Amino acid sequence: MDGTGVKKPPKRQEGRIILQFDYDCFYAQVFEQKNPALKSKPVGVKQKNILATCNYNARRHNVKKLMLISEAKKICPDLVLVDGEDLTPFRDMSKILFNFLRSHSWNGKAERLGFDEVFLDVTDIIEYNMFCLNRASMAESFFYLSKKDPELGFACDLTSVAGCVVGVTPDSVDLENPIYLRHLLGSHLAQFLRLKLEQDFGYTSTCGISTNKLLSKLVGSKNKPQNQTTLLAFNDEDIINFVDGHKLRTIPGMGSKITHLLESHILSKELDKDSGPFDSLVTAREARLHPTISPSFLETLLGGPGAERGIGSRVWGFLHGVDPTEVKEASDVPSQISIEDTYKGLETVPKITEELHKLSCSLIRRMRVDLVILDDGSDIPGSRKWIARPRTLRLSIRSWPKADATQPQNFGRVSRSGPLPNFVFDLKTDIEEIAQQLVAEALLPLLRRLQNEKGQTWNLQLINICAANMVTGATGDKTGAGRDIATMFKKQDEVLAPWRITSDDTDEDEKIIGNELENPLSEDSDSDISWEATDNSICTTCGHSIPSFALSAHSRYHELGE
Ligand code: DGT
Ligand code: MG
Repeated sequence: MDGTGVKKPPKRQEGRIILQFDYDCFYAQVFEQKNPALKSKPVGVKQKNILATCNYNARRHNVKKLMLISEAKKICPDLVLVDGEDLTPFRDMSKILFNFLRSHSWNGKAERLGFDEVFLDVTDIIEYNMFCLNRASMAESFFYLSKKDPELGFACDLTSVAGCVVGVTPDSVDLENPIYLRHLLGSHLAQFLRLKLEQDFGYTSTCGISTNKLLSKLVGSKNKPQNQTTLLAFNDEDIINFVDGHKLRTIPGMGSKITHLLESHILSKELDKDSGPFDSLVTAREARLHPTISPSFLETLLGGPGAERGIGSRVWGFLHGVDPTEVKEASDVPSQISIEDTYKGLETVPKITEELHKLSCSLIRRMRVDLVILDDGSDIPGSRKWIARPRTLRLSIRSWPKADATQPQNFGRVSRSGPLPNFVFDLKTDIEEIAQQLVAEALLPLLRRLQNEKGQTWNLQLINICAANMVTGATGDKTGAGRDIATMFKKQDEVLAPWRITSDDTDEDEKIIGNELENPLSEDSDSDISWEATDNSICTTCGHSIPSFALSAHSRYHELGE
């Protein structure tokens, strides 16, 4: 509150344009791509006894995300259930789609949230296109996707906003109003990218277009699936009018804890903590106008141990649709790559060696996918290089003692590390061969160091091998590597355009053996989540660089006599 007792609305930045993409029923679409026959059926993706998600055919039968399988089967007996326990295909597809979207960013501000949401800050692209705009022929406009190459872009009709619009409907289109133009251009860029996701990769998505992350996510959810929504708002009042009607819990950034505290205060009673995650009783308007609510009061109410500093003014901002959070720049390399599997008890060294070999093959394969790119600077066509090299190899195990064990008992994970040998980075040698050497020369010695006493019998429940301590290399610095990746995906995008990806094209070799994290959402904190890259292969017929997942489609293209 200021000296006059008037609560000031927070300051709003309005110069940005942020796109928020959310793939429709993502896990279900991954299965539909693998088996297109599923597209016409109601499909549910099963994880334990719930549906992680279901496709829109199933949703038409009132099946809902996170429903119990038993309940879903009751209301839709024809529901086709697919097993979604292994997250590898979702993670891999998520990376591919993210890389595609990221390749269109100029400022590198591309952020992945979980597996199926991507924020892109496209402010700079929009500014450039505003500068190039020919207001005399809006119907025959050209949207520039590159400053350097004037042919890279797409034709579009800018006489209206693409897709759905919420907020204000201007009486007449004011081509001198930069706010209108920014949103107009943002909507056409979003439409173009969504179409490309669909045509080139087979994935439909939903997109929100606005000036910050909160608003673009909130408005993006207005028209689902396969649609997009632009929040047209010219001033603070327009934004507040949009946010006001929303229940607190539906506002991005307002977690269940914040909502609970705020609602309990406003309703002056302790609410049931067990109410569902989206049960919410109070609207943003009610909270915003409540006499006691102010930034400093919110700081007291929501602050305390564990809470972030400035939470009060942040939430005060949320209630007004204000969110200064930047879209994060994607990191170029993961901090580590690890592969693990669980077992019902591995006892003998030959059996352990066999499993270590399988895990090593997967680790090297994943390292080659995530850390190797085409070397454009090389004179040898198709040569590839490492953009980062992990320096450390870590072996972790969980070994349960036998019932009759006399040895010291340790139920937790234990690990030993050593240097990752250089031969692992040899791209000319076969993966199997490298894996064999890695097991013999590095992993078995680490395993021996985990042995409490000579002759100890194992009862391994888990083995994890991890390549850590990543050192960005090859191009000298992180930025260099980032540029390489961006170039690679731009090229890939051009090459890929004529092919639509089906399941057959996914690189089967990419599967990680074994278990994944139980909660996919915790993947957000996985260092590997914002990592991007894929491996390319050179087509032996035409010499084009083709991502592995598209290689078989590409070969079919040649077989058809093209
Ligand atoms: P949508 O966006 O409404 O068309 O549907 P989805 O399926 O894309 O749902 P979304 O965007 O909320 O989440 C993306 C994927 O993440 C979804 O396909 C399954 C997974 N997922 C999301 N929330 C949960 C959850 O609470 N538990 C589990 N097990 N998986 C989840
Ligand atoms: Mg989604």
